[in-house]
Amino acid sequence: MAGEIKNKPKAPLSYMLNPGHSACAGCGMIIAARLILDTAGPKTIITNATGCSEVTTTQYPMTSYKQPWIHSLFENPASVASGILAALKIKGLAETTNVIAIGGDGATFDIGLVHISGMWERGENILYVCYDNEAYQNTGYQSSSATPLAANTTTTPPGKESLGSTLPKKDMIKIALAHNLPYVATATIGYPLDLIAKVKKALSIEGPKYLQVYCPCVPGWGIEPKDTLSTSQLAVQSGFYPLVEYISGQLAKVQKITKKTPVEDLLKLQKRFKHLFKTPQGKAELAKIQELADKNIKDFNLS
Ligand SMILES: Cc1ncc(C[n+]2csc(CCOP(=O)(O)OP(=O)(O)O)c2C)c(N)n1
Ligand SMILES: [Mg+2]
Repeated sequence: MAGEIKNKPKAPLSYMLNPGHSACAGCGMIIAARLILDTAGPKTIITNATGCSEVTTTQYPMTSYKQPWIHSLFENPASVASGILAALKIKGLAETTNVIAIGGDGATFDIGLVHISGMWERGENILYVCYDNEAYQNTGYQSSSATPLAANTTTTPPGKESLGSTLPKKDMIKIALAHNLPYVATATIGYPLDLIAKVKKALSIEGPKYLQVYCPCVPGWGIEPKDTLSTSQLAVQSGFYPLVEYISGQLAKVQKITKKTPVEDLLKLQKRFKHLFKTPQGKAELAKIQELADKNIKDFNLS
């Protein structure tokens, strides 16, 4: 057949997340989901907030999930996970079942934060995973408190008065650490083995855990589907999104920078930052973003 690629290598199918979902080509979130759910394995119950991770995988009457999975509301996967854990304890299954609560950055950094805080405060043995694609992408790219400085979103459009988002990203890792969690980490799909290792580690630790996964969003960030992985690698190599792991509040591991990259190389792949490359004011904003990355490099000793 014309155009057929001979000997095309086949990626192994996910064994916990069925194909046929409606995530965009190159979606970072769905790659993260696959890696995390496959690592957690069949003895896992998932609660999921509203957002891309839910709407793309569970269009009634179908589901992509092979593990027990429940969606309730945008703000409460943590509370639902607490209820599931309580039921598992009564049934004597809590020791042998992973409970994972999942939300996007909007669900996590903003609307669900109070419920997550309560779950963490209660010390429950639940892993909370945030798919961080840095905006409310499912509803049309509105900014969240995970949106980085100067990004163009539909609620932070650049124009005469501003250069995109005027606020820096909320430091959710420090908020998690303030709850004295035994395990807190960031990861990204650009470093899949690191992500898998962090899921394994988190699930091996008793108590509440937080894993924040940087997931590029093809339409929301204005990237090419082929650039999803390289975008997430450049975020790490530029110091823009440090990969860190805290055990019992102590910084246990960082992903070192092996090929130091200016943040401009990361931002120029993304249309949400393209206005910064056009004016002297934009260039000044780029310098501020570089400063934030340099601070990460210094604070976490990344290079
Ligand atoms: C209480 C409530 N407010 C607003 C919405 C509409 N809503 C559904 S998903 C969503 C955005 C989700 O953003 P995020 O959590 O970052 O996930 P993403 O879609 O970006 O993966 C919004 C605003 C809702 N479902 N419920
Ligand atoms: Mg989001």
